[in-house]
Amino acid sequence: MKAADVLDRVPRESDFTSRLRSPAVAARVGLWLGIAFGICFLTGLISHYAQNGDQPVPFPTAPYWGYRVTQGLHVISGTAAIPLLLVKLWSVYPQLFKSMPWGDVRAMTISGLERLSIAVLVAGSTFLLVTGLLNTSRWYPWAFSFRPVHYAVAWITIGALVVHIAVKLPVIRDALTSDVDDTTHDSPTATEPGVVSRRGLLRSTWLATGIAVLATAGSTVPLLRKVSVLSVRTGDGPQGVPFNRTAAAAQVTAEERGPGWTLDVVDGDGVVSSWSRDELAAMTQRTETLPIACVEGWSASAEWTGVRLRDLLDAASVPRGADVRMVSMQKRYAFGVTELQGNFADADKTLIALKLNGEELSLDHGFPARLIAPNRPGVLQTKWLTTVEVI
Ligand SMILES: Nc1nc2c(c(=O)[nH]1)N[C@H]1C(S)=C(S)[C@@H](COP(=O)(O)O)O[C@H]1N2
Ligand SMILES: [Mo]
Repeated sequence: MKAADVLDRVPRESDFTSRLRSPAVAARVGLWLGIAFGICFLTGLISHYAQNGDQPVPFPTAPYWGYRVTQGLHVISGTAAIPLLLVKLWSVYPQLFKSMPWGDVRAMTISGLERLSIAVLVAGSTFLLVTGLLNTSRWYPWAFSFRPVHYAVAWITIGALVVHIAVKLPVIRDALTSDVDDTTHDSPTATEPGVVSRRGLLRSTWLATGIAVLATAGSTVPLLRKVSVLSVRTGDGPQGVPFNRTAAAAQVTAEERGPGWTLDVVDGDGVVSSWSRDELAAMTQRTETLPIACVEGWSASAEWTGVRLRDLLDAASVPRGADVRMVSMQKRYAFGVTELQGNFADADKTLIALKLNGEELSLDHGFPARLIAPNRPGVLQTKWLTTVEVI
């Protein structure tokens, strides 16, 4: 085949004739996609901040369910964006084949910049939704660290989205205020009726989006558990709570968590006080209803019983407001350590939990003792505690 034949096979914008591909459709789907991206971006910023070691303004400890809601919204809006993005791309992709306004330098520059911003937007959105979706299914087929990369790409993508909306604003405004079947902004060749009407296409899009949300949101919305057939996590598990890493995977040995186990409070100079499990159980026990809200999208509420962290710190004469580091017996992988700023260490609801839903904490949920604190990402609710370090 000669080069010219190959070029002949590349479609031209004029080869696309369906009236379904119209700015009237793209603007309507785009509006909802923009809303989904906006929610996803803001809730993503919150989640990122909550996990930052360095917080100039401490993340709040109330409402205790706050992170559960924002992270739930993050995953739900991201899931909703997937069908919306697919329809949006389908409705606009013929523009890929639009020819450049060769010769006119100004028009070429504008067109080039617009194409560049769209390339960034499409690549960024696809990257975010694919990595996010794989993250909710706990599959990490990449070498980079998820959180910083997902975060950086989110900023780039939102930047490109703002440019895109600004450039298209006149068309968007016009399309949204006219009837869906209006053809003012259509490409001149898009004149053939589609297989469905524009209204039909939009209705199917909303339906697909609704199904995608209902089929997955049950991992974080208890009422939807039974409906959410595609949820990777059901939001249920041993003692009423799912778990991610097991004690075996974390290599917490029977020896370490046996009768000789103690929880030590340590400051710069060494061990300040040391508590066996019986001693902890003999202290005033508190019960709090708090969720585990995993960054990967599932969450579950449970009743936790144990010693208020502040009570333990008082007993060890640690001043209020001190930051502490909670260290686990875990040997491998991340998340074996977490830092609590003073407001978290002092919060009434922050517990060293010994019991879960009225039963002895199971091994996989963090026996002998784990941290549970209000308004906190699951990944910072450290299991298999061994030391509380005063920073
Ligand atoms: N030591 C330790 N604690 C940990 C983890 C871990 O890997 N190691 N995983 C965290 C994550 S990601 C979550 S979501 C919660 C889950 O708690 P659960 O397993 O009791 O449901 O534990 C957290 N605590
Ligand atoms: Mo998690």
